[in-house]
Amino acid sequence: MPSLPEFTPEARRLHRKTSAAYFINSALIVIRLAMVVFDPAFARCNLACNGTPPGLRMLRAPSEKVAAAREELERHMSTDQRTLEMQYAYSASKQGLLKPLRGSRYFPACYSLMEAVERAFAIESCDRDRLQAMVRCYKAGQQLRLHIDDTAMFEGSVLSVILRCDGHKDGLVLRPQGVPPSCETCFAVDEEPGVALCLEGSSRYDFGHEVPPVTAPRLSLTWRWFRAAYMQRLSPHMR
Ligand SMILES: O=C(O)CCC(=O)C(=O)O
Repeated sequence: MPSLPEFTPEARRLHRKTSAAYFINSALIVIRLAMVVFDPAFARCNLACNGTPPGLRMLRAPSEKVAAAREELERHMSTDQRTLEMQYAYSASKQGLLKPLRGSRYFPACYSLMEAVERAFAIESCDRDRLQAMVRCYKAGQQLRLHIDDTAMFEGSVLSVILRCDGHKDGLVLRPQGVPPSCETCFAVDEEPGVALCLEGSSRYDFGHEVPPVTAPRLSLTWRWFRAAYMQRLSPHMR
């Protein structure tokens, strides 16, 4: 086997230089990563660290109505069920179909809570026939990705009530879409059961909202209204 060529002093110097550069670069990458992970500004984004996004209103819903709605949903939902929709199916309408679902007769407590919240926020156009409600049940580790509720499909306000939020600092985060999360742009809702939200204006149309992976069970009820013209274009869903 031919012997390996001896390193010349020049080659040894070059080798030492490139090894040092490699080491420094690796150290810099580790330091940068640590800065991102441990940066207090980044960590604070999990808290309500800045002002409320324009157009977002919050209030506390009556606790007895919240408890009744939660109890009603827990009775209707199976252990592994992640979503429950009321009135119309969202996914069917995405496919151009109007699929009616169970509504106020089956979920009187939820509807009573929704009406109370609509009154409290003084929502004017809340046509019951165009309402689409979505219940989301989260277990530890589950999340909802950043999105803006479809503006071609829904008009006006988007309302929601937190029915259960067991994890400390878990909950809804609002931030502008397409911008990396930062303390200046993130708003995390300080959640408790009964916190009701109304998204309008910029908070509805410019900010996305998401639920980062939760640490404990969480239950939310969100509702909004189809645009009349959008609904008219949907074909009846045939079973
Ligand atoms: O769980 C939540 O609070 C958010 C629900 C939501 O954004 C949606 O259903 O579109």
